[in-house]
Amino acid sequence: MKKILSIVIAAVLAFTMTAILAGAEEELPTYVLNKAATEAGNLSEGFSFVVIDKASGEVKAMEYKGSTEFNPDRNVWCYVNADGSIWDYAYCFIHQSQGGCTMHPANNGDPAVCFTAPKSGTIEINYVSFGGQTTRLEFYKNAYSADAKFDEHVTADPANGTDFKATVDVKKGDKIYVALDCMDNNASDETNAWVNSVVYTSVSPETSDAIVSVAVVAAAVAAAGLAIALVPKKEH
Ligand SMILES: [Ca+2]
Repeated sequence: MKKILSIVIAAVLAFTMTAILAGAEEELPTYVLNKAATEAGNLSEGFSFVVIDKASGEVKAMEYKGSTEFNPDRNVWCYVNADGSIWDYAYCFIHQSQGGCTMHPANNGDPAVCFTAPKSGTIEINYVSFGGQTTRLEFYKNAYSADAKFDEHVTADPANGTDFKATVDVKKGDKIYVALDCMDNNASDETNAWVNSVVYTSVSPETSDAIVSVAVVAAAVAAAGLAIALVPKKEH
């Protein structure tokens, strides 16, 4: 009887540990910003395009506009008013195509690629930036403020190459903005700059999952203790 109980207890503990370890080895997700899809007016999972009002910090969604008088025969995203008019943020757009990816800032607004974190953990933002333009890529978490800026990149040194990474810890639901600032003004500021992908280098267990795991272990330990207490002791 005691031997059977020991086997049952060992099996319960083994099952519990296996379940916990399986949760810890969750696959690290990757989110790719697809050029062809974006050029056709569609956004890839996790990404959106926005303009950040530099005076107020307000974040406004961009829409797919396609060709404009400023961008003939191109497929651009920009801020669009309800009446269809554009350029409240003059010449602020994002253009991604198989032939070349660019961003153009306004004097009063920054175009930004926004990534909304679906999980907590650490992410690596893989981006391209080159050109010798008078612009600066700025990386923000959740807000357009000096405190929220965690990285920046001045795109005036093509000799430094074109592929870069920025790393930041995120909580589920955090919004990361990769924004292009015009610096002094936005004259001739169309800049070759793009986010290729966001890759998780680690994923944190969800708080609720962690609590469940602890509860399962506690229950298993309690059951084991109860089972041992119930085993009749032999008289000597
Ligand atoms: Ca400039």
